[in-house]
Amino acid sequence: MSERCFVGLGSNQADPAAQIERACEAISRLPQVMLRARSSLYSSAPLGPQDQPSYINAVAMIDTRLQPEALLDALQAIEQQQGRLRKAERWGPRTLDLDILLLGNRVIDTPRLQVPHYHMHARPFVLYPLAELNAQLVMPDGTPLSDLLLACPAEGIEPIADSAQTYC
Ligand code: A4P
Ligand code: MG
Repeated sequence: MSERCFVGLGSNQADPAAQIERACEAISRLPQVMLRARSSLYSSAPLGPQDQPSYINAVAMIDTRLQPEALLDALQAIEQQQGRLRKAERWGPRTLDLDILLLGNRVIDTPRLQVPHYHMHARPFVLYPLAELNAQLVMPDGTPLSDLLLACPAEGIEPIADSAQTYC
């Protein structure tokens, strides 16, 4: 059975907006994954080390039959294809970061994977694009997305001139 999943996309290197577009195309080509929609793109100052460029973020809505770790493998392969280098510095610059934000109503806590994605509830560059895709979302613990938005003002994020896209 397929599950609804939301994937956070982030980039701050090598033409970030183009990186997000390429990643959406790659996600749409994954087996057992249907890309349904992509939010608008948002620009924001980096969270973490400040000596790096601003980020472009978006959220993609997919339906997938992949098991969680297989989905993570597939997303990490796309990060690698787009030149992602993992360095020791936490929250350093990256060509592409793909995070599984929500996967159905699952709560996952393994060494490799935590879902919902940790800290998503406090990040405007995640919550506002997510709300574009489904403002009625409810977290697995029963918290409505609308409550998270009330506690997380849209400060510091700037929608850029690119509208959301719906796929088949
Ligand atoms: N992992 C665990 N749970 C997940 C999940 N739900 N989705 C593990 C994806 N991966 C998950 O991730 C490290 C490990 O997390 C993976 O190997 C996987 O097994 P990573 O992508 O290698 O490293 P990371 O992204 O640097 O680490 P982290 O802690 O996930 O960082 P975040 O939370 O992704 O934050 N500022 C702005 N404005 N916009 C941003 O997008 N992003 C970050 C990175 C920092 N500052 C930012 C932004
Ligand atoms: Mg990450």
